Amino acid sequence: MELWYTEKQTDNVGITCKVNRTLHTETSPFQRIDVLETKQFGRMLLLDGLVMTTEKDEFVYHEMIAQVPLNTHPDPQRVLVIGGGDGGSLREVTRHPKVRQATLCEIDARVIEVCQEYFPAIANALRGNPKAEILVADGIAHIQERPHYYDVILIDSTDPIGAAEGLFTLDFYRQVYKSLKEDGIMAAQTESPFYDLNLVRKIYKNIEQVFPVTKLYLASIPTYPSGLWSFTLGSKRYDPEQVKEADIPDMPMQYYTAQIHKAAFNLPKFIDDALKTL
Ligand code: SPD
Repeated sequence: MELWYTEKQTDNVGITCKVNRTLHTETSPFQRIDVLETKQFGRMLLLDGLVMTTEKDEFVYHEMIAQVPLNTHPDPQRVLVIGGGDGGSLREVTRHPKVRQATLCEIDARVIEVCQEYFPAIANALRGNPKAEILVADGIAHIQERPHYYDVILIDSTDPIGAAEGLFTLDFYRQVYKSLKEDGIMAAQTESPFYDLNLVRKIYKNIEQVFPVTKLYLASIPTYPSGLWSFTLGSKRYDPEQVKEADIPDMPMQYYTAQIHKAAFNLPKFIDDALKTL
C-alpha cells in the first residue's frame, strides 16, 4: 500500500509527498514532532503537522535566512538564532568566518534532540562546535537578559500560530532592537506572499516601525507553501542592497551567491505594491 502525507497549506491547497516510512513521532510539552522519510525530499521534519525542513531543500532556507544578514553586517561577531532547533541556521552562522559566538535559543529541547538523531547534516553545529552556545529557553525572555549584545539576530520560527505567535509582534521586534548593538541587524522568516500577503505586509510594517532600514527578500523553497518564501531584514544602519560583492566571503554555497544577495531584494510588483500601502 502506498503512503502519502499531505500538509494542508490553505483551506484549498496542500502539498502531498509519497512516504517510505515514519521514522519518529512524539508529542513534546510544546508540540507534535514527526520525522518522515519521503521519496522526493528525503527526511522531512514536521512540527504540528507543518513542514519545517527537509534534507533536499533545507539549504535554500538556511543559507538565505543566515548569509544575507551576516554579509550585510561588516563584522558579525556575536549572532543569536531564536528557534531553529533543527540546527540549520546555526550551521550557517558557525561556518561564517567572522562569527565568533553563535547562540541558539530554542524553547523545545526535544526538537534539538530529535534533529541530532535524524538530521545529522543539518544539526551538526548543535554538538561540540566551539563557536556555539546552545540554550533551551524562551527567546523572548533571553533577549531581555542580553541588551545591546548581538550583532545579528535571526528569527527562525515556526509559523505564527500557537507558541510562535509572539515572535511576530511589534513588541517583540522592539525587544530584538534593544538586544542588538548600535549597528545590529535582524532577519526573520516571514511567510508566503502568495497565500498570506496581508500577513507578510503586517509583519513587514511591524518591523518597519522599529528599524530604520527594513527590506523584504525572497527565496524559492519547494516544500513551503506556494514555493515562494519571504524573509524580512531590519537593520539599524547597514543597507543589504549596498553590500559590495568583494566583501562577501568565498564560502561553499548551494543557493546563495553575491548575485542572489542583490536579486532577492527585487520584488514582484504585487508584493512591492502591498508593502507600499499603509
Ligand atoms: N511553513 C514553514 C515555515 C517554517 C519556518 N521555519 C523553519 C525552520 C527551519 N530551520
